[in-house]
Amino acid sequence: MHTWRRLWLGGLVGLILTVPLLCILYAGYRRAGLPFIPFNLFDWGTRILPGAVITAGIDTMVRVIHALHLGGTSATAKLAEQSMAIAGFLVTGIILGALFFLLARGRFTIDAGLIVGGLLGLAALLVNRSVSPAGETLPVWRVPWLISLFLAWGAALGWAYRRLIDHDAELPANLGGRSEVERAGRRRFLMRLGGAAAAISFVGALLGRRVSRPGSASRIREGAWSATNPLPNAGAAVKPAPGTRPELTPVSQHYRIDINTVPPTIQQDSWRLKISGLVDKPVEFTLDDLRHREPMEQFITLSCISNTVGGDLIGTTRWTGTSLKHFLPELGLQQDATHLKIRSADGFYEVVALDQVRSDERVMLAYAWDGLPLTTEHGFPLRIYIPDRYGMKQPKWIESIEATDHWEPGYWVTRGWDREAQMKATSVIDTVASNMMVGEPNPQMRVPIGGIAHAGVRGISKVEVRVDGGPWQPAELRTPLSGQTWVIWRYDWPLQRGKHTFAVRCFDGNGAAQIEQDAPPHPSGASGINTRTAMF
Ligand SMILES: Nc1nc2c(c(=O)[nH]1)N[C@H]1C(S)=C(S)[C@@H](COP(=O)(O)O)O[C@H]1N2
Ligand SMILES: [Mo]
Repeated sequence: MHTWRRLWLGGLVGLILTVPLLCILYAGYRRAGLPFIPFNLFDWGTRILPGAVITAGIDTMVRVIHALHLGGTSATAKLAEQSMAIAGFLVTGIILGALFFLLARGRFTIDAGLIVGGLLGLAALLVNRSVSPAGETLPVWRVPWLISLFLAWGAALGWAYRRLIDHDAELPANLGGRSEVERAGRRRFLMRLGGAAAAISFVGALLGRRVSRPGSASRIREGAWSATNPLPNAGAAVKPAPGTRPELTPVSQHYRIDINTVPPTIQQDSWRLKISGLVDKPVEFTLDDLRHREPMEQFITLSCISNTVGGDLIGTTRWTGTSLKHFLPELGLQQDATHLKIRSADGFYEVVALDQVRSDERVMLAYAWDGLPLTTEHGFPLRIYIPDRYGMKQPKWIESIEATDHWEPGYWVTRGWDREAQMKATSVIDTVASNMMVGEPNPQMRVPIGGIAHAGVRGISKVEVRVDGGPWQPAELRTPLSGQTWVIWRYDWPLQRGKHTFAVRCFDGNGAAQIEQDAPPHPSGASGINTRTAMF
C-alpha cells in the first residue's frame, strides 16, 4: 500500500480512537479527579518550552483577546489554553496513528499496539507527575487508570491496522475486482469503528457533564467578610463616579493568572508547610498551626506584570494571614541563611530575601481572601504576599520553604522577566459618566469621570485629568482601603458639546510621576497614558 494511503488511514484511525480516549479521560477527571492528560501535557509544554516562546504566546493571546473584545482576559485566556490543549491532544493522536500505520508491518500489530499504548501510558503518568505532584484525589487509581486506557488505545490501533492494511498484504496483487470489494470492506470497518468510538465518546461526555468534583471547603463562598462588614473607608467624602469598578473586587471576579490549565487541588488534611535547608532541623506546619497564630488583615491590590495599561489583570481584596517576620523565629534559621526559596505544588517557585522579610512585617503567608479560605484558583491553602511586587513574585499553593544562603532567579525571572518586578504607577479611566446627564446641557452641568490609580505600596499623592490636550487638572482622591490598594479618583468635568478625549496620569506617594512613555508588559510591566474618547 502506498505511503500516503497508510498515513491518511492511520491519521483517520488515530483521530477516531483519540476522541473517545479524550472523553473517557474527561469523565474520570470530572467524576473522580483523575488526571486529564491533555491539560497536563499542555502545562508540561509551557514549563519546558523556552521563556521567550511562552512570553510571545501569552502576549499574542492577550492582544487577540483585547482586539476581539473577547471579555475578561484571564478567563478567556484559560479557555483558549484549554482549547489548545485539547486540539493538541487530538493532533498528537492523529500523528501517532499515522506513524504507526506507516511503520507497522506483519502479523503482530496488536502486540505492537499494546507496546505503544503501554509506553504512552507511562509517558502520561510521568507528565502527570511532573506537573501536578500534589494531592489530586485518589492517586492510587492513577496508574491502573492511565495504563489501561492507553493500552486499550494502542491495542485498538494495532487491531485497526490489521483489519485495514495488513490482511491485504497477504492477497495476490491485482486480482480482478478484488480491490473494489476490499475498499468497500475497509469503509464498512471504518464506519463501524467510528460508530463505536462515537458511542463511547458520547457516554464519556455525558458522564463528565456538569458534575462538580468532590468539593473542598474552600469553594463555598458564603460567609465572605465583605457580605457583613462595611469597608473601612465607607464614610469617605469623595464618592466614586458612577460606573467606576467596585473598590473591593469580588473574589469570583478577581483575575486569575498561573501556569496551570487546571489549578492544583490540595487536600488540607495531608498538606504540610515544609521548612528545610539552612535550619536547625526540618519542621512542618499544618494549616491550623498557621491559622492559630496572630492573624494579620491587609487590603491589597494585586496586579499581574502582564497587565496592559487599563487592562483587567488587577484586583483588590482583603487578605488574611500570618506575618512572615514574626513567624521566622519558629523556623530555626541558621546564621548563614539569607534567602527563602518558596516552592509551589505546580512547580512554580520564587526567592525572597530575608532582609526584606525582616524589614517589612507586611510580608505575609496568606490563607484567606475576603474572610474565607483561599479558593483553589487563588492558591488554596497558602500563598505569600510581598508588598510592591507584581504577582509573578508571589507564589500560590505554597508547599515548602527552603532557607538558603544565596539569591536565585524565580520561575518567571528565569524566563526573561524583571528580577525585581516592582509595580509601576498606573492610572485608569473607568468611566465617563455621560449617561448621568439629564435635560439640555447647561453651563453648570458636570460629567463625572473616574477610575483608579495605583503605585504598589507607595501610595498615590495626585491624579490629574487632561481634556483634548489642554492643561492637566487635579482630580479628587477618595481615601483608599489601605496604603496598599488602588485609589479611586474622580473629576467632575464642566460639560462641553462635541467629541472629547480624556487622559489621566498619577503621581506616587513620593511625588514621582507615572511613566508616560508607552511600554508593553514584557519585561518590566506596562506603562503609558490611559485615554478615553466620548461624544456629548
Ligand atoms: N504557584 C504559582 N503561583 C503563582 C503563579 C503560578 O503560576 N503558580 N502565578 C503568579 C502570577 S504571574 C500572578 S499575576 C499571581 C496571580 O494571582 P491570582 O491568580 O490569585 O490573581 O499569582 C502568582 N503566583
Ligand atoms: Mo502575573
